Amino acid sequence: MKKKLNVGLIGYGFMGRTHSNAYSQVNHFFDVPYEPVLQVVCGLEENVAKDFAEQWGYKSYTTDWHKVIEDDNIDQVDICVPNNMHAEIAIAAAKAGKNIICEKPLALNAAQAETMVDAIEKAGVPNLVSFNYRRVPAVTLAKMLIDEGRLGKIFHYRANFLQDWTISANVPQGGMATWRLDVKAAGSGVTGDLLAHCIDTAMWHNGQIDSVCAMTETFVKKRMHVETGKVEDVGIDDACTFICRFGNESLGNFESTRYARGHKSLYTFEINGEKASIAWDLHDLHRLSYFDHSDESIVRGWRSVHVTDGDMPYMDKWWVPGLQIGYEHTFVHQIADFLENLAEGKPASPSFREALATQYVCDAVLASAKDKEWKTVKKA
Ligand code: SOE
Repeated sequence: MKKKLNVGLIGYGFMGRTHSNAYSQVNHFFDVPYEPVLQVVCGLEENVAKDFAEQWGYKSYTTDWHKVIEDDNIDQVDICVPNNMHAEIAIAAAKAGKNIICEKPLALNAAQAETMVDAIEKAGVPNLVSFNYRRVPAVTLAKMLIDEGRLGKIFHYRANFLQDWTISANVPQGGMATWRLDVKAAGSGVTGDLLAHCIDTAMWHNGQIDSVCAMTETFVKKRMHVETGKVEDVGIDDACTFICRFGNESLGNFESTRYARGHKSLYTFEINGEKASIAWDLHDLHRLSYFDHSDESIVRGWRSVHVTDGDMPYMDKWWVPGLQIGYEHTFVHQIADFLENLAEGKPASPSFREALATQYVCDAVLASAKDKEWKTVKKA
């Protein structure tokens, strides 16, 4: 008999849907000891919250997030609202003793993230930040291969996250659909939104980033603000490139932009070690490219590993070998791992503290671009 876990979701946008889908799917595929019960969804507009509740099977809806926190019946608060609301909600949820899952990036900046980590650790509540790409089976497989020592000493870590949806100057800033362009709501542009994913995965694979040197650009400097109706300065970074040094002496090279015409959401990484290299591409997410220098030279070359066999991460839970899964499954894996850890009393990863480490890198990147100098990254 599974234990019921009552979930309150705050935020009914794109991320609210990915998390709701994960709660709905997890018990069908993973034998976890909890059964998430979709109790309440909260969002600003009552009719949207009502429709969302009906569509996803939430028992009730509200427009006031305080009600979710104050409800003794709720075990777990899931935060899927814009970044500027994460801190207040997470801190209140921690004080109320709830489990917390929070969308990335953790906060607007590291100072704010520190207050969240303080509150969460003081309350001792289970917590997780939703850096979902770690849980693409091929990305998890990369971590396994690195940890097994198959790459040997790592020399290079390269990652890109390329999009093209803000090239038009007519795209507004602020509001429900375009809050990611409003610095007050998002904290930063591609650095917090996209590079944070690359940084989280990179530090998971390759350890701490010690120092960074960055440049950023805002190509469209003024945009109409949906809330004020006025044309206002744009405060976010549209593009960001940085180089860095990892604690293990390897060199990092990262780029993200929303101005790479033709690329909708192309996250790629390549890792070069002494013995082998690995490459991965979100548009072909079920494959891992692998080059092993110990192969006999006459057949040596890049292999494209189709990550679908049952002995590959997570894949024994899905279909049969050869049949692949996709983006939404990363959120199912995230919830499954969270519930498994919860049952065993183990911390989930990435925790708020690990997300603070990512936030320190993001802050150092933005400061480096502003001051045009190398910055040392604070340790979480
Ligand atoms: C932005 O367009 C975005 O939706 C990010 O916010 C997500 O984190 C990323 O996974 C896809 O792109």
